[in-house]
Amino acid sequence: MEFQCPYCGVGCGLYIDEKGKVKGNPEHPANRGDICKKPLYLPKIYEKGRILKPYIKTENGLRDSSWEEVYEILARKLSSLSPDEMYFYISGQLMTEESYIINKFVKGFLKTNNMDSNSRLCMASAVTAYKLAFGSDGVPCCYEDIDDADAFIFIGSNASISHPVLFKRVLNRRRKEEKALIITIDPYETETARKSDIYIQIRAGTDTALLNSVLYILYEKGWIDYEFVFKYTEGFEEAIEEAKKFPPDVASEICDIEVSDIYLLANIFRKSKKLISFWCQGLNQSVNAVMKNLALINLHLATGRLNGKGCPFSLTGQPNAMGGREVGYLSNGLPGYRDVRNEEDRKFMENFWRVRGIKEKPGPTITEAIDLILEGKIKLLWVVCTNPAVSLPNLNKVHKALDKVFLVVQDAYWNDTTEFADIILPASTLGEKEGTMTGSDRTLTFCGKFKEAPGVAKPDWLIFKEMADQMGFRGFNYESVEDIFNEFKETTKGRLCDISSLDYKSLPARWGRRWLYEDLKFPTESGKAKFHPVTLQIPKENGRFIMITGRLKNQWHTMTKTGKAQELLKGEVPPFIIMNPEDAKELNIQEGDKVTIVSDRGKTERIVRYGNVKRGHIFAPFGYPMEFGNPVNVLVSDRVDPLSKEPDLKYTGIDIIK
Ligand SMILES: Nc1nc2c(c(=O)[nH]1)N[C@H]1C(S)=C(S)[C@@H](COP(=O)(O)OP(=O)(O)OC[C@H]3O[C@@H](n4cnc5c(=O)[nH]c(N)nc54)[C@H](O)[C@@H]3O)O[C@H]1N2
Ligand SMILES: Nc1nc2c(c(=O)[nH]1)N[C@H]1C(S)=C(S)[C@@H](COP(=O)(O)OP(=O)(O)OC[C@H]3O[C@@H](n4cnc5c(=O)[nH]c(N)nc54)[C@H](O)[C@@H]3O)O[C@H]1N2
Ligand code: SF4
Ligand SMILES: [Mo]
Repeated sequence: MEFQCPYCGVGCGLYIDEKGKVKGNPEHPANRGDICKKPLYLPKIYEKGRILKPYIKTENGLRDSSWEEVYEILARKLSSLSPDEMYFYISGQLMTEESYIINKFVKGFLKTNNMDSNSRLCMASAVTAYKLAFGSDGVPCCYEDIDDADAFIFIGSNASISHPVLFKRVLNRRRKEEKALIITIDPYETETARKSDIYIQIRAGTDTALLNSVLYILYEKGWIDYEFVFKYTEGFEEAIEEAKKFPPDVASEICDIEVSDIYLLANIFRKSKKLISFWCQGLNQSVNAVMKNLALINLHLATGRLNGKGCPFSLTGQPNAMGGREVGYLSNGLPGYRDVRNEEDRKFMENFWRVRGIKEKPGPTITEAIDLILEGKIKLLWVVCTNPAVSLPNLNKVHKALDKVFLVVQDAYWNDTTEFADIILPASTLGEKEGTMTGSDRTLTFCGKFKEAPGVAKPDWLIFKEMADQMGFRGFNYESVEDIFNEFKETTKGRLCDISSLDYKSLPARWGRRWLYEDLKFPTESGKAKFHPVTLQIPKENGRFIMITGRLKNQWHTMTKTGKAQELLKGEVPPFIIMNPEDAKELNIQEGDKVTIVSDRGKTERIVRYGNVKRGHIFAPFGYPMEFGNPVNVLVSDRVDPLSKEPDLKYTGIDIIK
């Protein structure tokens, strides 16, 4: 049976053979048979730690319940609340049909936009920047473009562990083309950096200074592709005005890097035949995130590096964050890349769903919702397929909110969020249900069912279908996932993400052309791509060190799945931080010592490992659940980027106490 890998956004096509072994699907365009380590252990983790039935919290702890009982309680509860008093927090790991049906239930029928997804912590900044620059947030190129490129920038991306199959494809390209260059820009010398030809150790948070400075050089040296700029873009002059504030000597000071490295980057933008710039959370999770994204896109526009000459390529984190965006699962979205703020879009969906009164105002984002819970304004929170008790920032505050609100948790596994739940709903997971997902480069993959779910767990789509029936909502009489797919695909007809001609059973297939903007016409008002003047913002944090948070090689986020395979835990526990040995020496800390790390918001304990992280910074993996002590997110601030509202997860001032 074929399916898409439930881990990263590369979206590898996999299959499970007769002996129950997971393998790469050689026919799938995303991976062509390749696979990394994490999904190999899927069969081992299916039965461990699963939620087998619905539960209800009582004064004496949890008691068993039934689907009938929980549906009835929830229907009553939802009917008794105003649309502003409820909130749904979902996930880029749900299948497209599941996100679609939840979106329909919430925005169409409960008539609230109080809904967000964990993509807010992940892709929101890239989505915002892509839309500002190009008018849509589809990735402009695709994986095939790797195979004839000769320069690859990884900025704020540790793709060697976060997007391994994609990174291998880049390494293969370098093997074939001797002149191909890989450049990594990161404060921590990651596995990706170690495998690169050039590594630039930038100070955290300062990327816009570096990228502006590269633009400055391109301009001063006359290396701009003016034909491209005049024909296909607007806003160039304003962007240059801002870039002029960052001559190389100024930027080198701010970023603590060599002037020659800035020239080197400018030369790569000037000279390479085809340049792909990959980025991920080192640019997205910041108060300066949208600006960082736009600064990189500016460089591609200034040198005409689109289509055959290159691409600014945002790496998607979760397996179906793209599908979620297509169905519009953020608080402002509607299916088919529509927006609640657009009257035509609302009218279309109202007619389509036969409802009235879709709200115009986007709902609060998840971090805003946490505040609204604490203010008593949101009374019910329904969490599907994400583990906010570990993954949201400023956890001491989040935990207070989870305690206070009426919390519904719909998950496949027991996790730290279920600890706070008033009602627990057992979900089946990939392999126990079917549906589709869309990977980073817009390729849809069908995920088949190959085993039964344990206990009375149900697919997420079915839980919401039955909830809708319970509430008497009309328009949820689906008999299969394919019915939902077919309904959703109708909403995409004539839209950029048009999948109306695709057939559920004949996937994988990609939407859009190979190059989304092949004719260099952009879905902006003017039809031109847009430069943006880019500023630098660095938050004020207390403490001797800046803590960067990020990922482990073989673990997936909060470890509910990968944490159940010993083979994947090896070397990744007990929880650690990476320190620069020189910094450690100054504090009289040895490798292996246990230290307390403290910020203005909280503290936790970690074992020290040495590594080449920039002086004055530490790197901390973020996903360890509470059984290992406080997650590092108790230390992290919930301040956000002003445009994308994505939290600043990679810049926390801390002190280290031995
Ligand atoms: N093994 C594994 N793979 C995964 C995941 C997983 O949990 N485990 N999760 C998936 C998901 S959802 C996502 S979003 C992706 C994330 O994939 P990545 O973004 O590649 O992973 P991170 O480790 O969060 O961060 C990447 C790098 O950003 C750097 N960085 C931090 N601050 C800055 C800065 O200011 N500037 C620059 N230039 N760099 C900075 C960090 O040092 C880190 O090396 O991974 C996906 N793949
Ligand atoms: N400090 C810091 N914090 C971060 C980040 C960071 O880099 N630094 N990264 C952020 C990013 S990019 C992301 S994407 C988030 C990820 O954070 P989360 O989304 O909280 O992490 P996961 O562990 O992937 O949680 C997925 C949950 O879904 C459950 N699940 C699995 N399959 C199914 C299913 O089919 N149905 C249902 N209903 N449940 C299922 C799993 O058991 C698990 O509890 O973390 C964010 N938080
Ligand atoms: S690269 Fe990503 S999608 Fe591919 S097998 Fe590994 S985790 Fe899965
Ligand atoms: Mo993510």
